[in-house]
Amino acid sequence: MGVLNITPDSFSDGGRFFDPQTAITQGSRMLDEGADILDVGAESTRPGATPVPAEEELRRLLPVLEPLLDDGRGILSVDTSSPRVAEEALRRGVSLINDVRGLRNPNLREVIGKHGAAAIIMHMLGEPTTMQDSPQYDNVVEEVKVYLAQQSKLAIEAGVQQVIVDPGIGFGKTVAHNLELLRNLSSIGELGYPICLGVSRKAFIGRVTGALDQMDRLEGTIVANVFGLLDGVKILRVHDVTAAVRTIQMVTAYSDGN
Ligand code: HH2
Repeated sequence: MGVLNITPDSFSDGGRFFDPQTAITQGSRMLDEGADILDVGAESTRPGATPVPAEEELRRLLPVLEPLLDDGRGILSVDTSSPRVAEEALRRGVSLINDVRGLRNPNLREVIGKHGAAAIIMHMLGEPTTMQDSPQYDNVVEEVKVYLAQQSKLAIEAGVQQVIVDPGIGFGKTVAHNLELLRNLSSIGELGYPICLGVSRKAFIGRVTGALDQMDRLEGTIVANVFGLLDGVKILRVHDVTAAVRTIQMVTAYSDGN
């Protein structure tokens, strides 16, 4: 899954694709590189980010979504927590909604259910504005797992066709919490849903490797993705698609023994 942020302030790619034409070109490049899914987001969820009104999300999204839908390659996913944005996207042919707020909003569950679409349910502690203010858990793996199980059940009751779960690396988690989750992905896999993992260029990699610049976190991203793949992760959410495709090829060859 290639990340396409049409935001002026994303932590990882800092507004590089804010211009619609640049975003469309980047989306099509990621499809050329082998992305099966494009995750298009118009609201930054970096720590401290303020929410964007639905009107503004749609103003950013629609000029990029429409040509990418016409392109016809790959699955288009929209990274949103807004029922209004999801409705407009699903009506136009988007088939997957990625909600970093784990479908807490019943109206969002209802919209996705009504369209018989799929959803990524991600775990986040609190909201982006405050999530990194000393996050605490008694048992991070168990708490994330219970949350994902509850939200998935609610989503299925609302008619969501396919649930994908995501532990939400970096969303209300310390470096130790992120590593603990990475070490226990197979436990989250016991829920029986495919897992999506988003480690690409994240702060914990910078903390471990000393790479302060996000662009210097590729090796750390690849290694974390290998851990995920070995534990059964099905979707890697990444900025560097070619590197992720090659990572998947290597791990698949290693696991299959050919
Ligand atoms: N991470 C980000 C955004 N959306 N969705 C899922 N399912 N999993 C993730 O780990 C995840 C996500 C944050 O990364 P990015 O999109 O690069 O930055 P920003 O939120 O600042 O746009």
